Amino acid sequence: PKEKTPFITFVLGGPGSGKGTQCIKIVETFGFTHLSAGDLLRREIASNSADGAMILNTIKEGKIVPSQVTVKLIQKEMESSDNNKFLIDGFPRTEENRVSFERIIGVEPNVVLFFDCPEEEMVKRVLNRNQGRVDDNLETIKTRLKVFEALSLPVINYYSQRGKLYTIKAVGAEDEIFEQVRPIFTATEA
Ligand code: UP5
Ligand code: MG
Repeated sequence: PKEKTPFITFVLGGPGSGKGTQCIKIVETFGFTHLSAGDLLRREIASNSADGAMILNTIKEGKIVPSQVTVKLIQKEMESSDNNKFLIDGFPRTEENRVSFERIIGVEPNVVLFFDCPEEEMVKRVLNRNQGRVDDNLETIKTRLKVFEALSLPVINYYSQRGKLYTIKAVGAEDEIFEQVRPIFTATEA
C-alpha cells in the first residue's frame, strides 16, 4: 500500500505522434515510471495469457481492447512500483477507458500531454518504423487514425475543459519537441 497519492501524467496523441519517444526523455529528466498501455498489452500477447489471442486480434484490427483488461494491467504495474510518478502512455483512448480508470484506480491525472501531429506525418513515421508491429501496415493505420479521431479526441477535449491539457506541436526534431515538454514538468515539480 502506498502512503502517497500518485502523480499521474497521461500521454496522448495519435499513432506515431511520438508518445513513446518523448516518454523516454521525460523518464530520463524527471524520474517518472513509464507505463505504455500498448507495451503492456503486447507483453500479454507474448506471454500467452488467457486474453492474449483477443488482444492480438484487437490490435491487428486497430480497435480498442476492453477497458477492464487494460486498466488491470496498469493497476498491477502501479501497485508493484516503488515510484509514485507515472507516465501512462497511450491511455485512456476512449471515454469508457477514462471512466474505468477513475473508478478502478480512484484518481485523476495531474497532467495530460497531447502530442498534436498531422496525419500524413504520423502515417509516414509508422510505416517507416519497421519493428515488426502487427498494426504497422497501411490498412490498420487507417483504422487507428479513425479510432483516434472518433474515440480519443473526445477524451482530449474533456481534459482541455478541465484545464489539465498541455498540447505539444509534435513535428520537428525530437529534442525541439522535448523543449516544449520540459517546462510543463519544471513548473509542476515544485
Ligand atoms: N519518431 C518519433 N519522434 C519523431 C520525430 N520528432 N521526428 C521523426 N520521427 C520521429 O514514434 C513513432 C515512430 O516515429 C518511431 O519510429 C520514432 O522513432 C519516430 P513513437 O515514439 O513510437 O510514437 P507513438 O506515439 O508511441 O506511436 P505508437 O505507434 O506506439 O502509437 P499508438 O498509439 O498507435 O500505439 P500503442 O502501442 O499505444 O497502441 C497500439 C494498439 O494497442 C492500439 O491501436 C490499440 O489497438 C491497442 N491499445 C488499446 O486497445 N488500449 C490502450 O489503452 C492502448 C493500446
Ligand atoms: Mg508508443
